[in-house]
Amino acid sequence: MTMTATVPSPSPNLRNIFETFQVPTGYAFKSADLYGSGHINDTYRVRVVANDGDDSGKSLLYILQRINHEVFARPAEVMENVARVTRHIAEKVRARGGDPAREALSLLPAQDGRPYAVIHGNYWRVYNFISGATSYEIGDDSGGGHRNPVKEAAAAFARFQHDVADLPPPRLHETIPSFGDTAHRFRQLERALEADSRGRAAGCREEVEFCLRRRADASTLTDLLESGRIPERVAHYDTKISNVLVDDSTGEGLCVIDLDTVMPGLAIYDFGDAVRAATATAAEDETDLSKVGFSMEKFELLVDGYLSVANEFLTDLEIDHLAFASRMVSFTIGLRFLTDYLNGDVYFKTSRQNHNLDRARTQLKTVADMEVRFEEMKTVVKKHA
Ligand code: ADP
Ligand code: GN1
Ligand code: MG
Repeated sequence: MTMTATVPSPSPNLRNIFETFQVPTGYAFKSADLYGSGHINDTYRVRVVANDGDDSGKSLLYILQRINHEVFARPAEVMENVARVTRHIAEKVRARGGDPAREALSLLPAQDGRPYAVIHGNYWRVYNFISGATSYEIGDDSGGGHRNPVKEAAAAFARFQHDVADLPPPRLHETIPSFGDTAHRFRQLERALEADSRGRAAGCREEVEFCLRRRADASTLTDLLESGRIPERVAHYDTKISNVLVDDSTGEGLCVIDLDTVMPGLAIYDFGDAVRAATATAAEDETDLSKVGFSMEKFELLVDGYLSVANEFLTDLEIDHLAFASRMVSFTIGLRFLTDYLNGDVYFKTSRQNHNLDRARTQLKTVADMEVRFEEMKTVVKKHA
């Protein structure tokens, strides 16, 4: 399979694309700019303005996204999941007296009524733009006023899990099969090593060896799920801190976004991914490894925020594995970055040479840090459970 990790070329006609959606009456397309820092989809912020002729400047914002169909082989199934989940969450927000326009994503229907449009083989969708909120980057969570964004983001992810727990059947689609399965990610690394299609293996022996030494742990989490000892739940599977919007005025975790990987699986994977991203002391692609590591202080904030909501629904065995899941998710994402580096950067968007190798190194350094502090991590979890 060939994959592209870049914006489609030639650049798409964003006005035409946007106008295949049900733009509110009285408004017209004004502009679209590339937006955000996601590694997968192409995201644009679209502005529409009132065409009432009085130049009042009334405008509305939207998020227009091209779904990466190399990553998501069945985009229609992704959209079926997203439509169900967003509707369900909006109902929950309404029921607790919240504001669904800011606390939930909603899809603007296409002219034909579907929640997405297919244009020249690309799948596009439009969301409400959530203003007055910040998507914090990994390693840069300064801000958030009087509240701590790490704690608030963790609570928002737990609330998300709680909100989708009673999603009516049928079971959601697995939008990327075996997505969070570390053993599967291990096999992908081994295939990439064997093929060594770009001749890069010799340049990352140390990283590869680091991974291979940890093979024994790879199936622990999926074994717990498959044997039924840990229940299958609806999980988000991409709970990095930039995937929650934090309210600029209240500092509260407002809305969980990036729902493409919401699927049945392990709740504790989400906790682990949140830890990976929110306890980092530097950016995900930091090249100075002396800056990279795991902050126990942020870990405690995250545990506190997450368990303040999730204590209510997690089983004892899930809680017992929270610290382990944190290590394993960082490891799994490290494996994925390293594999993509070996394959020639075909999955994650990159903007410089060795970008995926740099990312792999930060993850593996984090894993090493977490291993050293593992017992302390377990003690912190126990304290808040
Ligand atoms: P990707 O899968 O590529 O990460 P995301 O859905 O996470 O795509 O979107 C990329 C970025 O766009 C987010 O990190 C966030 O900054 C911004 N974003 C996405 N959806 C919204 C929204 N509805 N309102 C405001 N900002 C958004
Ligand atoms: C991707 O889409 P984005 O940038 O939020 C990836 C996640 C990784 C993450 C690493 C569908 O997330 O799995 O954990 O990068 N998303 C997909 O930053 O593969
Ligand atoms: Mg994202």
